[in-house]
Amino acid sequence: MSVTAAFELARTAHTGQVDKVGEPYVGHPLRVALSVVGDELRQVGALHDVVEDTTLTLADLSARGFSDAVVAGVDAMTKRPGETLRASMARVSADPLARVVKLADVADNASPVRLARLPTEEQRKELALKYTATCTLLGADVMAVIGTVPAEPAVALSRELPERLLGTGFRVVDHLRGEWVRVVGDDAVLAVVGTTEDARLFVDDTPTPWTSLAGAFRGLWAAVRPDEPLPEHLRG
Ligand SMILES: [Mn+2]
Repeated sequence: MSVTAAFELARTAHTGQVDKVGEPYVGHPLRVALSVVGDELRQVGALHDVVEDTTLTLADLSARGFSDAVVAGVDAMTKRPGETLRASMARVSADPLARVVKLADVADNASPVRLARLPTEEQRKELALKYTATCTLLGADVMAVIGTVPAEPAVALSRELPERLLGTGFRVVDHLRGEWVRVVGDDAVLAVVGTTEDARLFVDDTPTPWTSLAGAFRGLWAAVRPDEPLPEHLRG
């Protein structure tokens, strides 16, 4: 089956759907497809959202002649109802086509141009957190994936974090525009916190709203050291 056939099927399947900024949805899978190289990768790229977001099924793709590898790639990219981001990315990681397409998917969704067009800062922040978590779970560097995010000075939070994390087993891996900080612990629990005014903790993809940075640290500690009291330097 050809790349053109995948493009045509994606066009038909996504007809009438619009993306978060109101443009025809199909632009997204086609951009993703064009950003990867190789026939099977391009087919998975074009079709990566059809099973999740349209009435097409994996059986339909097989019946139309797409290869087992392409159908498996689309299957891996298809989120199951109620599934955590961690579980979904474990499946994506295990499929060679899906992992490459997923990173291209994140790069397209998280491009600064697209994020800037979202209506609210809250939406931008939630999505940036999600994409950062996705990259971490895929073992990829979000900064390298997004690529075009300009380096800006870290805000107070990311300067103060490394010191506050001493002794917790967590370390700051990087930050995105100084607003979202990626923190990774030895036991692979993932945490991301926001600004000092609006700190959030993500363990896997479960967001936990906190009213303060101190609250986020309490939550972080409780998640990974449930039996130990909160150290002095994480209080207040
Ligand atoms: Mn997508």
